Amino acid sequence: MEVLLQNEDTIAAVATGMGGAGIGIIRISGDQAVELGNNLFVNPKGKTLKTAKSHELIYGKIIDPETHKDIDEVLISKMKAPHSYTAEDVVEINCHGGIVPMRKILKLVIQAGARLAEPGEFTKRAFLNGRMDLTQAEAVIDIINAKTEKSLEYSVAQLEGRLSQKLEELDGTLIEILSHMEVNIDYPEYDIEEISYNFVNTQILGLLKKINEILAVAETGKIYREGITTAILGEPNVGKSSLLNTLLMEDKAIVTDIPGTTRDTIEEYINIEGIPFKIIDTAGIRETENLVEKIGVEKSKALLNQTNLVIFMRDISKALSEGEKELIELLKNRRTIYIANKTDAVSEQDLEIPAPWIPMSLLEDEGIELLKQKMLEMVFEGTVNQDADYLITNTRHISLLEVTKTSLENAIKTMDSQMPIELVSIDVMEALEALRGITGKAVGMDIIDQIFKNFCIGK
Ligand SMILES: Nc1nc2c(ncn2[C@@H]2O[C@H](COP(=O)(O)OP(=O)(O)OP(=O)(O)O)[C@@H](O)[C@H]2O)c(=O)[nH]1
Ligand SMILES: [Mg+2]
Repeated sequence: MEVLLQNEDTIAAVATGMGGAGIGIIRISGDQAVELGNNLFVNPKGKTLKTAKSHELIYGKIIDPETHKDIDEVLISKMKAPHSYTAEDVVEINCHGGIVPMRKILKLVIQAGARLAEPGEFTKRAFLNGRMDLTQAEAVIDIINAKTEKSLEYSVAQLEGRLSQKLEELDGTLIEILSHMEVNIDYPEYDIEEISYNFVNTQILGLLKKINEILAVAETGKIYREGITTAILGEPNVGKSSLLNTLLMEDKAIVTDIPGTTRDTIEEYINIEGIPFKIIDTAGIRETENLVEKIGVEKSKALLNQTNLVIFMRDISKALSEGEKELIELLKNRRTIYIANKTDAVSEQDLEIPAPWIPMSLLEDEGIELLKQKMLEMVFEGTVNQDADYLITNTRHISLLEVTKTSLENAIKTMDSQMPIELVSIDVMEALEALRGITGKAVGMDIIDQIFKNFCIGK
């Protein structure tokens, strides 16, 4: 990894949100961090950042070194390498969270010689400096974006290295297999061929079993990370937006008695017992001549291909229309929950709602609990494993682990067809490369750049 350590410049960015909060933090990282911070900081008792202890918070002011004007009252700290987030010297300036003081201080830091950090660059440095592997670095962004507490729990486990540990075990076994095969290739005169074949075979089968176990919880991992995409579909005016609002417990979508109110899709996350659902309210589906509405309807139909779950809603006070019958036919092979809304608008004796329809009255707050239960049931149908202590959640990790698996399966095939052990070792080598792509042990810079570019600035 030594070749990658080329962070000669010092970087800086606002690490907190730019929204005008009580406190804002400007983070500086690199060899020059302490020097830069020191030149901008004055303490009433003459303390300096240079002489301060590592991880100590000191009070003072940031001044403009040219005009000597006070910029802001701050608390400043330095974290000496390697005991910092990036494993480099880090300075953090806690100033007032307004956009003006934060921008002004950042500008002074840049003028003093730092470079504005790219998105994710602090975490990238932590990775390049060996403080964390790629799965841990990626967990940082997942923690920031966590949708429910349970999602957060799994991301924190990943940051702590629980997935890395699992992968490290696999890595170790692969190395063992490879070195075993090396011996065989280097010293073919020893008659260890037979034993080696058995050893390698057993080891690879063992690895495949472990990989399958990890992949078995991949679906669950993706659910916690990305949420279940759930679209509410139905004809205009049946109560779709009302349902979204009820699930969100706020008035997000406009609700009126005019059919065709929702023209564009609205997406919001809700949390049902720790599982994130991305609920999409759609434009009611019907034949229409109105162009804007038509686009909305087309969008609703196209959306079907991107959803994990559909909530189909009808108005029970009206007869099922031809359009609705068509839609129901279209949804036949999808995970669908059927809702018969507006039961309050039908008299008791006319009310006959056969399964699988769930009776609902949003007006009288009925049927919501049953719906939530049904939503969870649909998710848990064999896929979600709530007991796993680590999860593979990231699509990049999953696909690389699948490559690892395929390469190992190829190795078994190569062995079965009595090919020389050199060829088996090529397959195993491929497996190792794919696996290391997950942790970043030996990946190209382009993949690394790809991963960190999705971060926010200041992280
Ligand atoms: N009686 C009764 N009215 C309801 C119920 N749920 C919603 N409504 C009313 O039905 C009308 C339409 O509700 P919306 O939520 O806007 O319906 P929508 O399906 O989003 O409609 P579009 O956006 O036009 O497709 C509003 O006047 C709601 O107040 C219910 O359970 N009972
Ligand atoms: Mg609507």
